[in-house]
Amino acid sequence: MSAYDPENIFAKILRGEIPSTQVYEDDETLAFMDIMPRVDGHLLVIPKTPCRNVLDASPAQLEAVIRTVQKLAQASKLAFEADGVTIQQFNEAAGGQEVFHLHFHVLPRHEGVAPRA
Ligand code: DGP
Repeated sequence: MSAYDPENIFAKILRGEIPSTQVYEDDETLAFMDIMPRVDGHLLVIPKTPCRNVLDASPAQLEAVIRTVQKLAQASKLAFEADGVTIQQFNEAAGGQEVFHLHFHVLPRHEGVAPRA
């Protein structure tokens, strides 16, 4: 596995070098809207500390991120009056990962509505 690259897009968002629509922040995590949403309300949750993906995450990073994921899954289900919530996470290029800073996708879902590709 490659080393963490501090020039990845989410690291730049964390440093305020590129804009994002932020929806939640605490000491350990940040959440912002996905720039290519597959459903309305599609958001991303990341740790504030460097971490490439689940494969190199510490237990503390995983714990902090999943706590925020649960909080925002519950909040977005309410806010979007969704029937359910899809939580997705990819590891390495072969696993579907495109941005190499750990992130979880949170997608509020409605019965009969397929996510965009
Ligand atoms: P993946 O690594 O496959 O989980 O996908 C990365 C996601 O990050 C993808 O859904 C699009 C999103 N994304 C990529 N670049 C940016 C960006 O500059 N800003 C925001 N908000 N999202 C981005």
